[in-house]
Amino acid sequence: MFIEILNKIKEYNRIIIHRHIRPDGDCMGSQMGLKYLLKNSFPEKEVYAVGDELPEYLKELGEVDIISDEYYKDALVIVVDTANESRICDGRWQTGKYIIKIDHHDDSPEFGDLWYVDETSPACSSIIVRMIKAWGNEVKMCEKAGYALYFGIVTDTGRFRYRGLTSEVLNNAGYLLDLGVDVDTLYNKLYIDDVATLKLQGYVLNNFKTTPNGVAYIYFSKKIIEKFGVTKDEAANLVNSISTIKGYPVWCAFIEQGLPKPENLAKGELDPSKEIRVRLRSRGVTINGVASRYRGGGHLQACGATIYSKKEMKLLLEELDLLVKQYKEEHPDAL
Ligand SMILES: [Mn+2]
Repeated sequence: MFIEILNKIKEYNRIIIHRHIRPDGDCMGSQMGLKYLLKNSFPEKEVYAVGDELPEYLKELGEVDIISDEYYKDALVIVVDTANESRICDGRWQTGKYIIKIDHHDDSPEFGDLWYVDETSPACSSIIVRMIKAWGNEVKMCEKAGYALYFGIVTDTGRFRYRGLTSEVLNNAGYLLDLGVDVDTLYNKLYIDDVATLKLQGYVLNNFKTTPNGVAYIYFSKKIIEKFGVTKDEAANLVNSISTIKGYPVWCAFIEQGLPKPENLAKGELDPSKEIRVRLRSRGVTINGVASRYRGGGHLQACGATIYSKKEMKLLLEELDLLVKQYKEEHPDAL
């Protein structure tokens, strides 16, 4: 399979790499890692990484390329770290001449002309490294690509902590280290907090709520987000502030999006001004089924959803609470 992918890369002069919307470290690491690798290996080829605006912490990995629609006509498109077509950033991917998908999500449907999905890999960036190793001397790896891929592995495995970590992932990280990746710089940049976020973390620790059987959650109203002067993403990222509470194996954050109310809303259409994003996390409990019932999905124990009322929030929490109850009955030793 990897050789087939390489042959396609060799065949095309223009390669456009896509990632998912609302970018994270792993999709950016995969995208930029692949871009730098291909640029370094095939200097005569045009390689672009497209997508929308990046959050501050991802900007050091590279810039988003602005390209015209024309470019797609004879291009190879590679989509990384994205399960569903609807989550691919920039809809022009479909207009590429040949489309390859590389992903690690559960229930990742087939799309494009060629796909490689390994849902057991905890990071797409680690799959990219697996592929680079398989390509051997056919490509020329560089430190810049290594940095991006290491960034992806570190963020999607929670610094090598989450389930799904294997010796292969650690070996892949080791391979990147040998390229001279400066881990000190990477960790310093990645895990530095600003005052506003830390103050909001204090708010989370003082104000999270719980359900009877073991779901901890925090609600970020638009007002609170504004009061603390953080972005919605920064607030959402604080979900893991409540990840280590004994007896609460499921935790989540609700983030009011504060979007403007549209002028004409068709009957039965969802009102974006009511939108509340949900980040769900767990230890052991499979929760992505619940997420998919509320317009979302993702990994078994890390996923997202979107709801439109406090009533939906109540229902979602009840479903999660029931899952925890069942989980604790089956796992009396659960923490
Ligand atoms: Mn990922």
